[in-house]
Amino acid sequence: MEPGQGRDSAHIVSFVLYSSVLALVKCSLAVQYVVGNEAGWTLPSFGHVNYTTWASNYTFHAGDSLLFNYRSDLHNVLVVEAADYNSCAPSNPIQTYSDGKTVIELPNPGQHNYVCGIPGHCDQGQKLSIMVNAAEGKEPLVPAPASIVPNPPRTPSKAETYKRMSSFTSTATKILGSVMAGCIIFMT
Ligand SMILES: [Cu+2]
Repeated sequence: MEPGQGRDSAHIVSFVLYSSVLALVKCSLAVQYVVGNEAGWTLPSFGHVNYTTWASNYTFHAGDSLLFNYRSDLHNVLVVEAADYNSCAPSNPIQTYSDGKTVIELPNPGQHNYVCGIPGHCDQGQKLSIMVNAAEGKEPLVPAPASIVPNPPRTPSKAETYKRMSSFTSTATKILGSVMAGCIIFMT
């Protein structure tokens, strides 16, 4: 066999697997949650929505985002500390939004709190507190490529090497294809 041919096939497999992992990580990070789903951001009694229950249905990760849909003449979104969330008397909001379609990125893990600043609305339950977990993909999703590429116990013939390379490349390409398809389905 040509010297280095085995290494070339290993490089191809590593590259395709690495691309798959990147695609998977990127895909899993791009989640935007619509607060309250169809009900949007409104008075719980009006929208028949409970934001604590809503939040409990999801696992949020750093890199996700929230979309607040609301009538800007009736509501707003205040990003607040826990104390203001609990008291429903936001004295020092971190951020105020009133555009009616507010996207809030969640780059950092931790507890994130939101209330409506219109008097009485927070008291009526228009408040949301979510726990944001560390970004997905921090843990390796597949073993390191080096451990996937088997170490041939003997020197394979040129034909065997080619066959092995095609087989690995084809399998790795299928993995990448599945991940891409999954992402497309996920994002549409
Ligand atoms: Cu409101």
